[in-house]
This record gives sequence, structure tokens and C-alpha cells, in this order.
Amino acid sequence: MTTRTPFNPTVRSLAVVIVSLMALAACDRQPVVGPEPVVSERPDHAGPATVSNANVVEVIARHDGPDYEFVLSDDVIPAGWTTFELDNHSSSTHFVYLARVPDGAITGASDEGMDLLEYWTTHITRPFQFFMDTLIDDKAPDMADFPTKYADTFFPYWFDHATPMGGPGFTGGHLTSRTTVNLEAGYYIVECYVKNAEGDFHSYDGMISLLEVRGQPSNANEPRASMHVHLSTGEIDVDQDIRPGLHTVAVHFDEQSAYSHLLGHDVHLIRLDGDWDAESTADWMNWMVPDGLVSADGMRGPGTFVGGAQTMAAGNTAYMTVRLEPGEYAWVSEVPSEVGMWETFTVPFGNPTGGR
Ligand SMILES: [Cu+2]
Repeated sequence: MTTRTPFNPTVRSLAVVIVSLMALAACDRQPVVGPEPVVSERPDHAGPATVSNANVVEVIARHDGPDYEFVLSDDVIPAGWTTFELDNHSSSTHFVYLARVPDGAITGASDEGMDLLEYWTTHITRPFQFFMDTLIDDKAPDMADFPTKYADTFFPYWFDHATPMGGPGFTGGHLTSRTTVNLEAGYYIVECYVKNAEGDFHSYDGMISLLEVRGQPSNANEPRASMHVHLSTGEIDVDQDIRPGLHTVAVHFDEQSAYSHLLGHDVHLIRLDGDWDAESTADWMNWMVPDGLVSADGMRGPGTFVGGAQTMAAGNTAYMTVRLEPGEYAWVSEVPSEVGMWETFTVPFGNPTGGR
């Protein structure tokens, strides 16, 4: 498993991009328009009934007004194959993104005498919010969030070495999703960077935690897949002959690339409830779009997301467990809409898989 993010831009190029975008934003701001209001809160359960022989970390997503948080069932777990169950206890959309903390951050936190999570939010989360705020019309960035210590590079050098390690994808209000990844020992940031109605990242408002993975790998087996999704640069290759029922979907990161929004590709599953505009959904999924990624109370975002696999370096595989009812679905990657990275498929009526 790689410990370096091959597609992360260098800190210098990231800083150049951000400084350039900040200059652009000053003269070309766009109004913030919220997505459609909540349509329904479906009682059905997107996740599976059981998972056996696996480490399971439950992550409850909840918020009360301006306060957002994750509640983790464990904050210290063994290494190896680990299933993250995102239980969304709110009406808005969330995900769980895992990033392995690089050694430079651990040393830096020690040098500055700071708790590791506080150190990360100070040098990563808050500067990202500062940058985001410059893109949002009529929102004044909080100068306290400006990365004074790294004014030239915007982010510390070690951010280039943070490794994206997947996690459950976008999951609609009051739904549950499960995604399994293989984790080596280390510290992991667990966060959701969907935004609230004011354009604050949920992580900025508290939906960010620290997970320690410690010791020898557990005996949890690598899941066995019933479906496969292959991700390469600008492309999603999916199975089209699919039975209804419970599936374990292997998401293979065959290639990885940095796109114009500075992130790599991932994949998310949407249950289509009627007419679907793929391009506007992809725009919503782009964090750099001022009104993109907004989902808060009464603002669920486009469509019904039922999970997925957050971004990982090339060569990794994540496993998503999902119950597919007959209907229309789309796999969509969280990349700029001009890339056009989405694929639709139909789950026919017929004999279900044997899972319960
Ligand atoms: Cu969130």
C-alpha cells in the first residue's frame, strides 16, 4: 500500500492555483443558490442487513443547527480490512472521507504542542474554508483562518503526503451505507466536507474526527465481490447485467489523476427517482463550485445518494455493500462536470441475489 498520494498536486502548485483562484474570485463571484429542498425521507434502508467477520466502525452523522459532528463507535481499531458504516441521523447528505495523516504532521503537531486533530484543522481545514469563502459572494473570509504560518505555500509541506484512503460515499438523509477498506497502522482524519447553507464545510463546523489504527492486522477477510466498478482517468467501467438484491461492489482504482478541482476521482451511487440531470449533479459534487456540495437541514442536494467509495490512490480496492432494488441508478464521480464521469444502469425485476 502506498503511503504517498501520487495525484496530489505539490504544495507549491496547490498554492499557485489557490492564489490564482482567489484573484479570479475577487472579480467573478457567483451567487450562492441552494439545491432543491428535501423531497422525502425514505424509510427504507440502503445498507446491508449483516456483515460478518469484519471490523466495523459505526460513524453516526448528526447535526443540530450550526453544530455538525461524527460520533465514532471506536477511535482506536486494529489494522486490516475495516468496514465503515455511515449512519446518517440527519436529513442532509454526508460522507466519510478517510485521509492517512503523514509523519510530518505528527512531528509538526508535537513541535507546536498541539493535539493532532487541532493541528490538522488549524493548518488544513481552516485554510480550505478561508479559500472557499473567497469564492462565495457576500461572504467575508475569517482572517483568523488564514494560514499565516504558511502564507507562501498556503498549506504545510506535509499535506502533499497525506494519503486518501476511501470511506463511505455520499449517503442521503436517514440512510445507512457501508464501505470496506484495508487500513495500515497510523492516524486517520475522518471527515465530511459537504457544506452547510452558508458554505461552511461540515468539517469546519465540527464533522471531523481522528481515528487511530494500531497493531497487527485483524483476521477480517477481504470481502468477496458480486459486482465490479473500474475507475480510470475520466472513465467509469461498470457491470450492466445486475440482479436485484444485496451486493458487495468492488471499486477498483485502476488509475488515479488530479483534476481541476485538485482532487482525484472516486465513485458514488445515486438511486434515480425520475428525470436526472447528470451535469448539474456533477456540478453540485464539485467543492470548488460556490454552491456545490451544499446540503443542510431542508437542503438534501440532488438525488438520493446511497453510498460509494471515496477517493484512493491507484492500485487500491474498496468494497461497498448495498441493497439494489429494481430501478434506475447512476454511478457518478466527484470530479468537475466537464470530465463527464458518470454511468447509468438498470436493476431489473427478477430473482434477487441470495443476500439478506
Ligand atoms: Cu456532512
